[in-house]
Amino acid sequence: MIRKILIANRGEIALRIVRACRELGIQTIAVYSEADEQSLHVQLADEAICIGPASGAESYLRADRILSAAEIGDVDAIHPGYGFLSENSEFAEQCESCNIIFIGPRSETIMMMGDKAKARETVSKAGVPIIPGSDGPLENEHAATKVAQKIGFPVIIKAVAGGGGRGMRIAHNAVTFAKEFQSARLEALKAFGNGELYIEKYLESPRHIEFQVLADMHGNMVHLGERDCSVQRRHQKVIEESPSPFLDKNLRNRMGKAALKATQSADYVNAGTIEFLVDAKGNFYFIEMNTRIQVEHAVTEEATGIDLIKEQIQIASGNRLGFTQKEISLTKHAIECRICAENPSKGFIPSPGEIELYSAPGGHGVRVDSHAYGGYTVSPYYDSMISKVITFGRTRKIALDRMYRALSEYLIRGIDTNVDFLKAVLMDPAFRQGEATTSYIEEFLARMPKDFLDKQSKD
Ligand code: MV4
Repeated sequence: MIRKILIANRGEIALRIVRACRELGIQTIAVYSEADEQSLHVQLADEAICIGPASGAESYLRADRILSAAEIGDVDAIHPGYGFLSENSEFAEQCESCNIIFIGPRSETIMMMGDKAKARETVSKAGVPIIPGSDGPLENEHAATKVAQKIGFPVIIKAVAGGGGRGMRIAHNAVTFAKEFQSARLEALKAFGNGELYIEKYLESPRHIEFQVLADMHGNMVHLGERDCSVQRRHQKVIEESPSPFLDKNLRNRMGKAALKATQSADYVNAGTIEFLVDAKGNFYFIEMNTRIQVEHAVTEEATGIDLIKEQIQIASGNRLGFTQKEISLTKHAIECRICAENPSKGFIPSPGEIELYSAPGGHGVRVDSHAYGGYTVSPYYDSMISKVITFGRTRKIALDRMYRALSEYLIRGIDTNVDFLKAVLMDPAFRQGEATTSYIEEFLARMPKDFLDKQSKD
């Protein structure tokens, strides 16, 4: 039985977890940094404990301080949210050894899926398609060049400890490959303390489509359909939607089955996401599994009607899934836009500071998950996302028109935001026709007039 949960996170996801706990009758403890004293998650949780100065490294990333707060608060479980300690297998293990339930998969699963080469090997053995590439990490650039020549250029060089796009290099021929390989190794060593690399054939402009899965401790598992996350800029997702405008029923079924095979191959428990790249012909390939709840989980919640945070808590409590695959469908179309404190006309640089006025959209078919309010100060220490708006309806057109309407209702003064940029994307025929691939934003910016972004930042 879980009576009390410590939320090891901040911002909108901490608030989201407080809300789920309230509805389940579970007590909450927030932890916060000195910069977050005035945050909504601190004000709305039952209790709150300060765990250090503003910098993440001295607060939300300090497993020791969070575990001390958990001891003091006498909690049964810790929900890590996303980012910070959510995919840290050592932290999950420490929770387990303190007899505190880590709301997520087992620490061994986090470790296995965190090794992106091992994850590839594991799901591939279970019959899930992967992109042609190296079997495991590559010793040196000589061995790597041989593999690259065998699979054929272009190839993409990825860090075994990476994921999410960090430190990736594309090589178009054997000459540039050796150089790229060496610099990727140094970068991976610096960023992750692990210089191991693997390579894959590089797919040009794929779609990025991920499947949400849930698995309980009793061997039951379901997928909750896909999210199309192709609209991204520098590995940051900007717009996500479900269902994907690219998938038909048949492809959804086949990818859903593959997602469940991948889940099964890891003996997975709790919520997870299987990421696929999909080419123009509809060939799909596993790239990695995320072992956490994700920012864009709300899209799946509104498309299916299932509360994923509650499900995570039920699973961690040892309960069985309350539904079977047959009972799940994408009955609505849902879209999410991430509102960020940033300036599109200055290369999307962060725009922290005090929000002087904040009024968020509402009305039929609109959900806003946000920790922002008028008078709240956006800290430069954390990521710049201040609000997520999710619109949903019976059809994609309804959800898109509703999103444009919702974006138009935001009143935010005191900081710069990407709201007008998002509105321009929502009006773009290519996006509206469901043609966006992972190259979309770059192509969109390239074909807009030079002064387009300057106009965007004017009120
Ligand atoms: C790829 C790829 C093309 N081919 N892998 C980026 C996020 C991470 N989860 C996987 N990513 C990619 N992996 C193969 N074999 C394209 C991406 C990718 C990307 C790569 C470089 C620059 C921008 C990108 C944007 C989206 C996806």
